[in-house]
Amino acid sequence: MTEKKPGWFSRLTQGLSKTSQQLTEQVTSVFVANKTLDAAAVEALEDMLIESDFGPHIAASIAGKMAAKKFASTDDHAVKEALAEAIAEELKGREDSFDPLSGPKPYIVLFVGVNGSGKTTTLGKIAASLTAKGAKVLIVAGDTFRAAAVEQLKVWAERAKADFMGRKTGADAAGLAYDATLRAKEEGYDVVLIDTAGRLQNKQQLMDELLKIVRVIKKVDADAPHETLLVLDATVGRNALSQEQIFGRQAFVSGLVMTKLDGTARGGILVPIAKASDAPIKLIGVGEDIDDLQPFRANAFARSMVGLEPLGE
Ligand SMILES: Nc1nc2c(ncn2[C@@H]2O[C@H](COP(=O)(O)OP(=O)(O)O)[C@@H](O)[C@H]2O)c(=O)[nH]1
Ligand SMILES: [Mg+2]
Repeated sequence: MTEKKPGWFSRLTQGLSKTSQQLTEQVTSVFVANKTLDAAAVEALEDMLIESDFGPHIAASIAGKMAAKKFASTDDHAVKEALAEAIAEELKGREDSFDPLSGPKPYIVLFVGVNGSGKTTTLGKIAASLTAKGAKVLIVAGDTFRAAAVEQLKVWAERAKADFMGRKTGADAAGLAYDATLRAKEEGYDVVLIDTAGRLQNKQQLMDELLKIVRVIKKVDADAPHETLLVLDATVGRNALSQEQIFGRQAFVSGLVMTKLDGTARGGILVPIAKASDAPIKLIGVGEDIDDLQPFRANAFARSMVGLEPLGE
């Protein structure tokens, strides 16, 4: 028996179900209890947005927009439509696509972020989707501090049928990144995916190392890395916001990936991060499977968050 594979939107909806359940149950109760949006209802709406980690400013902004609207009755659907619209408006201009195959070759992508945020998994998912399109992909184990990290990445490389480059534990990550970039150029790779270490005990040391990796890659190709993706874990809530500030202050982050949106009822955290960051959101992770990494689309995300169907896409 073959199971019908759900489309990307249903995967998104499934991934965001913890957040959307909490959000819509509460929305419904607020609006059923209040025939018109009185001050108490607006306040309740604001509280529930804060509970989903939208943050006080955005919660107030969205609640204010909802308060200005008139709903004919306690029409759930209209309320959800309005809420999705208000959320999407907050995300306007904060989405961008990740498309390494339409860029220069080899297209060098660097993955940064704290340990456990989902860098290696995201890299593996991307590698698999690229090789499935016929691309020649080189995976580079730049997290040289932990043997387990190298092994984990090797497994992903095998799964994705991508080539793998690593060194022994403790080797210089920048040297490896340099050699990998050279090799990719010589051997005609389409894409190079470079994993990095993410321990934050010594913030400065970590940032210095990342900057060194960027510097040596530039010696081979002045335009590289073509993309530096900062990977953030949605389940750590406001901590992800401070991680964005730490990494984002280093000018080289070009895009954000928000992972584990399926693991939290507080997926609203994506919104303040998207607004605070200089870099756009490019990808979201809604599960551990290869297919659970999706391009970030603000409208689909907002609709999915409140449990609505997609608009014709
Ligand atoms: N549920 C879920 N788990 C994820 C997602 N992305 C990564 N993970 C899990 O998070 C854990 C840490 O991921 P890893 O890639 O090793 O993080 P790294 O230390 O940044 O390289 C692993 O168990 C992953 O399977 C996601 O989108 N959803
Ligand atoms: Mg890792």
